[in-house]
Amino acid sequence: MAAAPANTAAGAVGGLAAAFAGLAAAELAAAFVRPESAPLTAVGAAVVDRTPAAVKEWAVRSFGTSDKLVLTLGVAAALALLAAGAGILAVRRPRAGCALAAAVGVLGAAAALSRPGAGWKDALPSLAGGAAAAGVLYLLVTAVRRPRPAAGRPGASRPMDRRSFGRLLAVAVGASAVAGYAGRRLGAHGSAGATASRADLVLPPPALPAPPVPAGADLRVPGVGPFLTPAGDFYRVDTALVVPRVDAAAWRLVIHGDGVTRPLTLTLADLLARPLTEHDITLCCVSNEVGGPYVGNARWLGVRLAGLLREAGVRPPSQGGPADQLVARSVDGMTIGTPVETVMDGRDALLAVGMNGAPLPFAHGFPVRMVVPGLYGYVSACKWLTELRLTTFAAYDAYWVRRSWAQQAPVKTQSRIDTPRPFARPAPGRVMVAGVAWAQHRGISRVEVRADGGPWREARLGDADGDDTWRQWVWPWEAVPGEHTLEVRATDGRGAVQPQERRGTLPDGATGWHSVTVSVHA
Ligand SMILES: Nc1nc2c(c(=O)[nH]1)N[C@H]1C(S)=C(S)[C@@H](COP(=O)(O)O)O[C@H]1N2
Ligand SMILES: [Mo]
Repeated sequence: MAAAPANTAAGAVGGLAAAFAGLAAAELAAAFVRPESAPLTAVGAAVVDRTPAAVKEWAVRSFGTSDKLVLTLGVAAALALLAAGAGILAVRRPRAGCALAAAVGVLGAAAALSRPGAGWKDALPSLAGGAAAAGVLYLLVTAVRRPRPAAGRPGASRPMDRRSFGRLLAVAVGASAVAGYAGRRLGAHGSAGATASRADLVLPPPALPAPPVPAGADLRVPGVGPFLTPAGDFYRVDTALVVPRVDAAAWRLVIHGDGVTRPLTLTLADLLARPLTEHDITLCCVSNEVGGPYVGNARWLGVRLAGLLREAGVRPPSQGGPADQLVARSVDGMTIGTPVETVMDGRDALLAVGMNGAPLPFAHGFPVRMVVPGLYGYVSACKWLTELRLTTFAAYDAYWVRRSWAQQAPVKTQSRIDTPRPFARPAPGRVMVAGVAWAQHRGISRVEVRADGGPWREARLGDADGDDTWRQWVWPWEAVPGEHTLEVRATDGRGAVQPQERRGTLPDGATGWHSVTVSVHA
């Protein structure tokens, strides 16, 4: 028995309307659970968790920071296809179609439950969404499948009742829009406390202030960013599809695990009552390609982690401590493992509360994150920190380690040409070639530049602001007409020259010299 094409179209439209109703109901429910549990976000996050490292690298390369938007649109498109399919099926077999709609909700719930740190409540929004979608779809298709007239020939397709279908469709879409909007508003209301807690936070002055940034650290070459990166321009890399907004008043940090003789539970006030250290640290991402943008430099304010760990009774492995890995966990379940030895070796490994003189922005980990000079972010810089657990590298693999990244990853020496830009067309004569170089905790001792494979020329370095930050550099180039390739390489504070060999970001950071091709016009 074939349904009329009009019924097929109505089924598809009904399926989409049912999906919209489901999303709206889920949004409303998520406002009472947490925003991360809404189905599109939960499924997107579950996809991120399961994406092989190589595919993720490709996505970040192709879409940059829009990768999250692309992902959410992809999930929405898949849902739309499923919804239309469920609607078309429902016109012929209402129960099967509605069951499919409900099953999509169960799938969303499973995705939400699979996230690290998820609890049973995270399943509720998707389940509510599936139920709402199934219900709305049932109402819509029963309108399409008007009761068969008694005299009707068996097997004949039935015309749909356009009027009641249209009316129901309008009501369903309208009610869903209202419910979805209410959910959004309620969700925003739910994070109002967090927003206020950040606005009200007054950071105490540092007991150990950082020396002022040397005047000559910033060479002020047009085309090179400022020495300290404003928080608003600071790169952001994380798996969070919605930025966690933590209420500072409710925040707690638990420190426990192997070798901890005095477990600690700290409030933000406890943390702020300790002497605060201010320190300039350049943070970079292991996913940064040679020449890439995922690096930034900030003035951090925080509590030295080593002192806190010592208070909890922790000894580093070199002093007989049983734990060699410190696992930081964030409120969204991210886990990041850092060597205990590194954190306690005297460097300014911080539990940071401030960034460039203000509380951390929500996107950068408010209220508290870790920052450890010399390590890539994925092994050191946990945002929205809530737990520190001492264990061993043998016993536990953190989030990215389970996805084929290295357990330990000190920052590799890198240098980048920021100006001229690739394929720039400068005029002949003096062209300022300039950029940044970094080798956190080892420092940068030299940067060299060459044109067209010629002899290396030493660039002028900006003043060093300690060993934990990048250094700017500049080299005046006498450009002659034609196409030219510029290359840069840095030497770290221990005399090791940045290797030429090109290697990708997996498993522990890219290597190779950055080069830029320009054509100097005649
Ligand atoms: N909770 C949480 N913390 C995280 C991440 C994350 O995904 N979730 N990403 C890490 C990575 S890979 C990097 S490079 C840094 C980036 O910090 P930023 O976004 O403040 O620049 O945060 C680290 N901390
Ligand atoms: Mo990263």
